[in-house]
Amino acid sequence: MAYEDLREWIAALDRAGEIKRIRTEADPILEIAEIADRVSKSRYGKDKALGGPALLFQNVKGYPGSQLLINQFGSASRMKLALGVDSLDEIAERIRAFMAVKSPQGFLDKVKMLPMLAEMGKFFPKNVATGLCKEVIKRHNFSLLDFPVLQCWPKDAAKFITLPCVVTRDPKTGKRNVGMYRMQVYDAASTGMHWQRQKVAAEHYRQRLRDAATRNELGNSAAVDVMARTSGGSRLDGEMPAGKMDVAVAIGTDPAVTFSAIVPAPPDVEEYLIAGFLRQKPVELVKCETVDLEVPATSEIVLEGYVNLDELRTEGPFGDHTGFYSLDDQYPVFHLTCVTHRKDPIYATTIVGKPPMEDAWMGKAVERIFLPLMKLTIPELVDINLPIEGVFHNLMIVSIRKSYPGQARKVMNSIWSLGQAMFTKCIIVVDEDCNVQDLAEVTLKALNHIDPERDIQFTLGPVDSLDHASRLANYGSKMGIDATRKWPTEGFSRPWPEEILMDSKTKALVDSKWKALAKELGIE
Ligand SMILES: Cc1cc2nc3c(=O)[nH]c(=O)nc-3n(C[C@H](O)[C@H](O)[C@H](O)COP(=O)(O)O)c2cc1C
Ligand SMILES: [Mn+2]
Repeated sequence: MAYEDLREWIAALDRAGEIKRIRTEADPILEIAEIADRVSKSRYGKDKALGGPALLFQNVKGYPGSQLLINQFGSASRMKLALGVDSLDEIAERIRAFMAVKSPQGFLDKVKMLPMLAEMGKFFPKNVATGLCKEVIKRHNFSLLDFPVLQCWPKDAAKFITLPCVVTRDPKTGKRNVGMYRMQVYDAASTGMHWQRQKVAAEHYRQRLRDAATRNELGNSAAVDVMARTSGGSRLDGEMPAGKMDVAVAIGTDPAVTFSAIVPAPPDVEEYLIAGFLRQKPVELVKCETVDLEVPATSEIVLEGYVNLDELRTEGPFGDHTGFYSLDDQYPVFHLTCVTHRKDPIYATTIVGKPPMEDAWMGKAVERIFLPLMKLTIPELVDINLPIEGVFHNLMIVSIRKSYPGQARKVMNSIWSLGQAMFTKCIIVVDEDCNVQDLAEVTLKALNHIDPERDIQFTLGPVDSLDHASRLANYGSKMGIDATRKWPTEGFSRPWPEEILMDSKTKALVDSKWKALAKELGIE
């Protein structure tokens, strides 16, 4: 079940009773954020689930006639609806099925594979001549200030575009990347471009810098130098090669595309393909007017432009999903060359702040969908939990089937070398008989099972740009806790006690009497 665009998605939210329209006037400066914050932390619907409804603001102060969508992914059930499944495990299962393909043994096996190959054909994006995002094309006299962009928190540096799908092209492979990187509005035609240095678009940018440095014969040292200088914690105080890089930004896409922009996919996998896999229908793309990039044809708003290779500007502070402001830093500047949009475009946005908020449910979906992929490199992995309050990079709890000494530490190192999981500040590894989704059980077992000095593993390396406690921006220490049972072969010579569990005969006996007894005692 694929949604063609944001409007079909809103219609589906309507049918499910998952969206509310707000017709009283609300201010895009702080007020909408405060409303969205309270709604994300409220319970809603017949099952009183956390997250509130999605909100469509139809009377945004200062923007008559405009509409603003927020909290579209903001609950477990909406996240599933966005991806068209009853359970996120369905997606994990589809990934597993693709990975389980064996080499065909004979003709019959090959025939059996045909439906799967046909299904795969559906995932690839399709170029179309034109689309709804071209209903209005403004090559001149466009202004970002026409859209109801939010200021989310009192100490934010400015208004920020918070749910943009930022498209760039890998100069080497020609492949496109779509990443969600917030954009601070500087003026009508320029914004910050907050791709953190370890993200894919930042690497595209560095590749352009290397190419330009070589072309301009600035020599090797200049080429190497730019690596250290770009995006994050650095100033432009040396010779920087001139040049620019095309960027396009789609706002208000169908939910599979929006979600694909936050997925920590391997750099060479195009998010347009991931979105096609998720929605089981190709994403239709149109060419941009002024840059060499493609965007989803039905996007509500498209911003086209470029970043200069020799320009960085202060970005931030910004109230972030850690619950604290991320500090200001140097990032590239996005200059607009053209704006296209649908008639009466719906501006899609989100706010981040103290969890739980909308991004918590997006993160949880990533956790479920990536488990089978993590198991490819970490086959002993049983389950993982990234508790929402751990803001995804601070805490990962994993259970493993332990088969050899030191395996918990091997698993930590695997996680720290796995894409964006490298940022994980604390990893807790437990045995498979501990349910990582049950934080009470994890607390009980993990803390019982450790001798802290012996069982904590420290390492140094890249940390999330949002980490405000690390010794340096983007660089610091991480910790793993081996909370598995310790084995004699790991040097543990004392006996390990058994977990207390009642025998089944006694349990059955009390089960048979329990209903009456509970009633008598007045307990549930
Ligand atoms: C609401 C939201 C805002 C985000 N903002 C940023 C951001 O400003 N900068 C950034 O580097 N990552 C941000 N992220 C995380 C990236 O989208 C995520 O790491 C993604 O995998 C990046 O794509 P890439 O792997 O193609 O670079 C944000 C995620 C969400 C859900
Ligand atoms: Mn990517």
